[in-house]
Amino acid sequence: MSEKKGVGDFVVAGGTPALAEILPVGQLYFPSWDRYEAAMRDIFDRRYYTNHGPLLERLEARLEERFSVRHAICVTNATVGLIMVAKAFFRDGKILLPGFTFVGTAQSVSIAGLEPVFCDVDASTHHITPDTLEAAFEGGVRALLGVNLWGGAVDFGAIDAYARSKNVPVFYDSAHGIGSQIGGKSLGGNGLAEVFSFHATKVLGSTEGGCICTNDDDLAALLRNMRCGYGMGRIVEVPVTTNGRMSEAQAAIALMSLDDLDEHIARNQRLATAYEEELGDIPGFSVCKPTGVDSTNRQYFVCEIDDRVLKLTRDEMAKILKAENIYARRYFFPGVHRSVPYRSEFPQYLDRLPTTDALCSKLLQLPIGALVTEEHVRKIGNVVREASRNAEGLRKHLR
Ligand code: T4K
Repeated sequence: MSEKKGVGDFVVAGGTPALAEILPVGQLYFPSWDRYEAAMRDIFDRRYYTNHGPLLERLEARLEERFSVRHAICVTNATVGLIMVAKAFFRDGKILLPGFTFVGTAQSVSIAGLEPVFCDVDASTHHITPDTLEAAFEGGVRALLGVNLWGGAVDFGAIDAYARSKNVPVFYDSAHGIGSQIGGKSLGGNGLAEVFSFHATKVLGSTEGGCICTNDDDLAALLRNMRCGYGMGRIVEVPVTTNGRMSEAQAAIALMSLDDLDEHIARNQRLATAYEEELGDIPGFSVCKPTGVDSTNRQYFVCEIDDRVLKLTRDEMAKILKAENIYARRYFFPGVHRSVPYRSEFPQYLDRLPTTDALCSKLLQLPIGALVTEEHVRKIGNVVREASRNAEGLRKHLR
């Protein structure tokens, strides 16, 4: 494994990789094999795989307590959770959401039979603001769908006030937000509902999984009845049912992950500090810290590249890193408004979201989480620093 000192040390120019093995983006916290085995034995002994089992019940109770919400409704993934919330409330109409998000946010709106209306985001926080919402608000908008990114959050007070001024409700895609706090209070109780992801790449993981948090008893009853074909809890009339169940195996892994959540967050924060020290002074390469929260789960490490200063584009830097076995990702690329089917169904947004387009071409996520060590961070820092010093020489090898 090579320390980079000049162009010839880089893999793209014939050198050896900085890392011997691929290092992916994603939290990927796995419980120890012993704990996993004990949890699976427990499920086998009980002979109960899924459908509101005892582990799911325990998980929901613990999430409610930990995040101080009346209801935590676990689902098979966050996308299904978002579809359920949208479908629970709205039969038709439009939902206003940012174009700068994971494609699943918009797909959930479409699958629920609603029309997405895309707005831009703020360039420094990457979140919606009353101004970006107002620029896109149009007749037929029935609700706002805010997205809390990178372990940060929107300005909830400002978004609530804007929603009230338009007389529409707001709900949140908080897929990245579990464990982040504002004023000592965890995310989970904002708007009509907040939907979290427990995908393996998240700081609280259950392989696939997610959770809808709400303080609204009626919405919770609806969602519990919509989650599978024959409902659960207080029986209420529902618009539709689905299969959004979380299995006992998923719940078992989520429970272990919840036990370890503080430790995982602390590790992410240590790694982020180490990255900041390594990368803090590279012209054209800046670190985007999560905004809008006092305490962040730090589950993404996001950097912004100014190619006029760095003399390498974001994509060129990603290519250099990948050759070194550092699998940085371009979340989100392309912007949702430029992805299938929206770019052809709603071409009006192609020139309306300049900040989203700029972020989609500048942001890069570096690996952070269980598989990353401080030694990795030092090596990644070396690659980025030396790539920036040798930008011109390296570009010749990228063509
Ligand atoms: N809203 C927002 C704002 C979101 O970001 C997301 C999802 C959602 C809603 C929807 O949540 P879910 O329905 O997924 O619960 C990932 C995740 O699949 C997705 O959860 C996440 N956001 C999105 C931003 O990224 P990919 O396709 O980039 O991840 P994937 O599976 O390729 O994994 C990343 C890297 O980790 C790869 O190099 C492979 C590696 N990996 C992954 C897994 C799962 C492993 O080495 N081992 C593993 O077990 O989408």
